Amino acid sequence: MEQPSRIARALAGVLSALAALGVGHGVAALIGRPATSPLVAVGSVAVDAAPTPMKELAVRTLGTADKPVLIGAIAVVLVAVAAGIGLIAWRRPRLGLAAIGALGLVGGATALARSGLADAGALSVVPSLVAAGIGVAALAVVRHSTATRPRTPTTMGVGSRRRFLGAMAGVGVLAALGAGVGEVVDRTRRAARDLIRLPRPHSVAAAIPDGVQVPGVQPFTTANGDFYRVDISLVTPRVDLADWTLRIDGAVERSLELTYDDLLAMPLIERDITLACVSNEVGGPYVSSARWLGVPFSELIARAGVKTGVEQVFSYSSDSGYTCSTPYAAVNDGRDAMIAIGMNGQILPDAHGFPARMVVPGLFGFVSATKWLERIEFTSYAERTAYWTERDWATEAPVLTQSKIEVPKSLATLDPSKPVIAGTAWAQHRGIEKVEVRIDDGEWQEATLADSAGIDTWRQWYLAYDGPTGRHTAQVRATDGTGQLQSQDRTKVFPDGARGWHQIQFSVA
Ligand SMILES: Nc1nc2c(c(=O)[nH]1)N[C@H]1C(S)=C(S)[C@@H](COP(=O)(O)O)O[C@H]1N2
Ligand SMILES: [Mo]
Repeated sequence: MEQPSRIARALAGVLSALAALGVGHGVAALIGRPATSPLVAVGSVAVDAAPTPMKELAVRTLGTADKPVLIGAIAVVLVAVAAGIGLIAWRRPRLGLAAIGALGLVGGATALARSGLADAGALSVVPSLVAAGIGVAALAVVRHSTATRPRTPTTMGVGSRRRFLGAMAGVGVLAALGAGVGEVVDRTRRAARDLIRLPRPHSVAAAIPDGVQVPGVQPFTTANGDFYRVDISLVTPRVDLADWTLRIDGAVERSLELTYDDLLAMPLIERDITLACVSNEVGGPYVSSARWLGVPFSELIARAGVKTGVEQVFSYSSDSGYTCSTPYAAVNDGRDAMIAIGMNGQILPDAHGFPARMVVPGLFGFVSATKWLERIEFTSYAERTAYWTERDWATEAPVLTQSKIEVPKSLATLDPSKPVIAGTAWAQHRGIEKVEVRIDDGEWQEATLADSAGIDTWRQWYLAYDGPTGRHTAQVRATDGTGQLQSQDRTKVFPDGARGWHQIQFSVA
């Protein structure tokens, strides 16, 4: 058999792998389980296996780009392996084909392991198995296209080369087709969703006073597209409503299984609530505020008949085996804890947990805000341990009182036409009572607080400043509604949030 050049062989291996991944991706979309796409399945295992400090670093330094970076890294490794398989495929065909098949099996096994006890567990291996089959077939076809008697030991004949190129092109088209089908199916699904009409709330949110907004500070209500995003999933889960339900069980009189329509039909509340991430550094961006629409926990608690002795609400997500532990008291003490289905007047976006997520005022997101919610179990701490608890983060994590300076930006020059220091402060469910600013080594001065929209949202503030020309520092600290001053001693974000006062440098021209 003629052997194409090294580059051609490597390319044949890579194209075969792309065809496998592309078709696997398409099949995953077609069966409504994008997360079982082979590339994603393998990537998810890599994320799970990565040590916590590394993951923390990825979240902190790469923000929401951590996933594309990880997927890219996995893709690079796969391309290298596939090229290697292509190189050996002509001389050691069985080994080459077995290797591609084995890759598919690894994908299938990881997808199965991840979907675990889910009803459709068996279905999750299908994309990887199909991918393995496609990969083996593609490589075999390309290899076979060169299967003629050699003219010379080193070069390929024209006819043979043509057949080889034809086979390669065919495999390439297959890769594009598979990925393309996946994309189209995905878009159709999303388009169908945008037709869903949100019901009117049973209890509307209080009007937000005009005076909540300080000019130059970020919008009081964060637009959905600007809302910070933190989660462990490699690709945004896209939940198919057709096979989605929310299970409520554990220590209850009646287990419930609610469809999306069931949720829409329940009495909904609408509230403005600020959400914050425990991984937010002092002065960091992982805090945003939205108007949420959802089913109050009190309604679920009443319908299910939660028994006495329950300690925690243990929530499960369809994404990556994520679980979350919320103190039962926090959803049963009268605050506006809810299962949200709407965000700022829109259906919950995929990135923020479609079709349903939890929102509990006053707790960090990792102990309260489960996205892509599938199941809520009322239970004890002895019975269940959540994802981040297993990784040594705090079990109970109320938000800390925090504040940051947004105007002027760090290292910027104060705008001479608007000489103010301004920013935000938050201590959800306790409220903000006072904000103080200190310039250089001066006295702490009380900032003017913007209007309040309630204790569950952040609050903006400003302080006029027309100091002397030159460089200055500004520092901020808040006092919450219980009279507690924001702590000065710096701590890391692990295990229960960053403490310390935000400080910036700026100049006056
Ligand atoms: N399923 C799932 N839900 C999740 C997470 C996650 O990784 N997976 N991360 C939590 C964390 S740490 C935070 S801070 C909030 C962030 O919600 P957002 O991305 O809508 O801002 O979601 C929470 N809910
Ligand atoms: Mo978080």
